Amino acid sequence: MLLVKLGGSVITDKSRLRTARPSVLKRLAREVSATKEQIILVHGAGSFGHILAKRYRLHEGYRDESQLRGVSEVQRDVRRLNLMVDDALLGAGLNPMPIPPSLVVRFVDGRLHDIETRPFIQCLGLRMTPVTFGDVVFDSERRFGICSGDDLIGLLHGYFPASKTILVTDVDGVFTSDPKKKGRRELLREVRIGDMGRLNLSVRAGKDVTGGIEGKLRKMFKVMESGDEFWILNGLVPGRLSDAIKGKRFIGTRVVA
Ligand code: ATP
Ligand code: IP8
Repeated sequence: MLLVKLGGSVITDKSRLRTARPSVLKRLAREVSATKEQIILVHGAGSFGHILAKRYRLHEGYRDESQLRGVSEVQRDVRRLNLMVDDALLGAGLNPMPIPPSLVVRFVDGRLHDIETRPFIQCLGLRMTPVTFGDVVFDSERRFGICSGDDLIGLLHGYFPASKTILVTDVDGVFTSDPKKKGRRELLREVRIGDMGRLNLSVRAGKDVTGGIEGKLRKMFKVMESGDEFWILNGLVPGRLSDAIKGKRFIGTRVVA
């Protein structure tokens, strides 16, 4: 079993509202299909989620009625992106089955509490590919909130122990500072929780409502146990994801418990 998250940074252009990267998506779908192992696929929202979620402050929960338009638009947009992902997976010969988080998660006070696993189990039983994604969800305290693909990866990892969990982004892995900014930095082959203090993990211009790379790493450290294989790699470079899936050598960062 593999857990793979196609990050919003790689399947969309996060700086341009509702802008997907169809050719990257198509190639990544082919790379994902290059294994007989079962995969639970998660994808991020990128510019189909973060920009409007931020504008309407959806990650803060209900404040006033004007946000409801944002709830509707964001849930529609992430479904549009999900359809594109499904099309790409179908094109690559897989049988994807979307599982919208808004229907299966329990969110309490801004945190992912639990998930209904039955649809995942049934899907895997049919050897189909469950596909879930970052979404707007109901929250029992705040009325609604934003569930990220990273939250889902963390929780699903507990229910479906994977031989490898791979987070695909638009950079080679974790660096000492943001590779998209000027200045010296170094790619880390391994990152441990003790490294967090010395890394510069910026969230680009406050555009990410789910914590960016720092949030991602903290969520992983919380759920990992020693020996687990968690990787962050660059999906813009052809072959890296398929090499990671096949157990070949590739460039990336291993997140170590
Ligand atoms: P989404 O949440 O939309 O699914 P994602 O999971 O693909 O997105 P991000 O949360 O955007 O990924 O995190 C990846 C981004 O983090 C990269 O585009 C990179 O510019 C930024 N970043 C900031 N600091 C660092 C760092 N020290 N090392 C690596 N990436 C960094
Ligand atoms: O892109 C965020 O999920 P992520 C979901 O995995 C929304 O962080 C709707 C912004």
